[in-house]
Amino acid sequence: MTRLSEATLGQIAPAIRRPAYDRAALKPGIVHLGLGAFARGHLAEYTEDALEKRFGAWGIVGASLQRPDQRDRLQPQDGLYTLQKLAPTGPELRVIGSVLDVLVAPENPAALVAQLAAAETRIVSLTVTEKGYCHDPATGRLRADHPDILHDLEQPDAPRSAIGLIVAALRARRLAGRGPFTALCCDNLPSNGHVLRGLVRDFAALQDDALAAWIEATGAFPATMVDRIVPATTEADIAEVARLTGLEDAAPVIGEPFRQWAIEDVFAEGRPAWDEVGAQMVTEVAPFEFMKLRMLNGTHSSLAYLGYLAGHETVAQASGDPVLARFLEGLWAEIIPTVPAPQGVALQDYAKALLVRFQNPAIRHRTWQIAMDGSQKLPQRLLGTIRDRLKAKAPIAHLALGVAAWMAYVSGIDEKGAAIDVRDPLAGEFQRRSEAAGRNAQALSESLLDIEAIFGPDLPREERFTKAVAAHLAALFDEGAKARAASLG
Ligand code: CS2
Repeated sequence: MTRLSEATLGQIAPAIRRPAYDRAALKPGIVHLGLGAFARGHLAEYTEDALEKRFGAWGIVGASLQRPDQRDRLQPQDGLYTLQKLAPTGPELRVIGSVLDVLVAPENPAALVAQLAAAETRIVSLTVTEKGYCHDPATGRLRADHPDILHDLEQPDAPRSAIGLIVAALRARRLAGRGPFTALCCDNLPSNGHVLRGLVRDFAALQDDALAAWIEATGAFPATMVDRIVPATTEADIAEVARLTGLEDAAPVIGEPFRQWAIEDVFAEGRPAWDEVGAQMVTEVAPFEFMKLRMLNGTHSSLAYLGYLAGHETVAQASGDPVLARFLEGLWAEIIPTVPAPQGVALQDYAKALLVRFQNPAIRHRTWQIAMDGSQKLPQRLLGTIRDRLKAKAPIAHLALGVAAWMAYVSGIDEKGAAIDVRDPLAGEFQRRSEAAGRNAQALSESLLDIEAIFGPDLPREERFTKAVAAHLAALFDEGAKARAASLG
């Protein structure tokens, strides 16, 4: 079968939408760090729409910070790939042209720093996942003892972390008499712009106070809230896209039709016309971010742990299970009172729409995928909500079950006694603690709650919380996830 590329694009099935601008004239303006499926299904599609609406030098150069796979798949296709949006009623496909090239940081960090420092680069956007920020998830501060940070301090011209790369490029720009680029964090972190600014400044301060001061004075770090459900692409997806388009595409992206992007409109050197294609430019991102992290990601993670334990492979299956759907309703009822509604949004309606999105049968989002990196996700997804509920003396039964399900999951053994492939930067820590505690729920919950990078110094001292978690965990071990969720009524 013919491979998708500039030269073969004309052979694609006629119904497939393709770039409606002069791609040969497209110049880069954005470097995106962490060009995974999410960025190609979100930022790159918004940028595609913006280019169609108002053409400008806003092509994307992607950068992979770890592996070359993405480059190896995209370069033979001249950066082109198919985005397949799956509604329950059927798929909609389009070829995205906004990605021009992909660099692989470990192969040539200096080339990436040079691209970041180039005058044409006006925005550096990031989706490097929570753990890519080398920070302490409980406090949001840089971990100066993180191996990648230590490496980048020793080799500031060959950095491997996102923070190290940004600082190296900002240093080069300052030396060249250029202004900074806008650093646009598109990860699911609370106050993500603010956190990124702090990490970049703190890392710069470890090397050069004047550079840190310059970044503080001139840097632009808009906060954003990003949303679209984009599961990892599978071999079956690749085969289906080829069948529908008539061209082989090694790197299609599969996502839901829904998308949302709230952006604080503070850019150093302009931006694509994202506002004209559906992005919401706002002065305060916090209410959107709170709503999304707590109501979407908080329930997503809880459902992933409980659903996985209950034997569900995907979010659609788990949320389609009446017991777990009822659990979600109860969880939203605990979360909603802690969330200030963004203007014009009714939180009950938002929750209803989320349930429909989770239940979208066309999307195969594995519970295992969402369960990954819980140590980096729990603080902003569940623990802040729990703190607020404790302060308000309000019930936390459902929230605590989410945390207990995470504990049962990271104990590494499922309900049938089989091993769980736990992926987390703290996986080794979890394994040590689980082996020491065995199936003793009290001992295991105490031991895990003691991890300060996740729970802070305060939560292990909140008896109402610790007791609820320990009781849930004991019941998860004895009765299983479904029975425990059902017992909440
Ligand atoms: C998910 C998110 O993998 C996860 O942890 O909760 O990727 C989620 O699908 C997105 O944030 C939706 O916008």
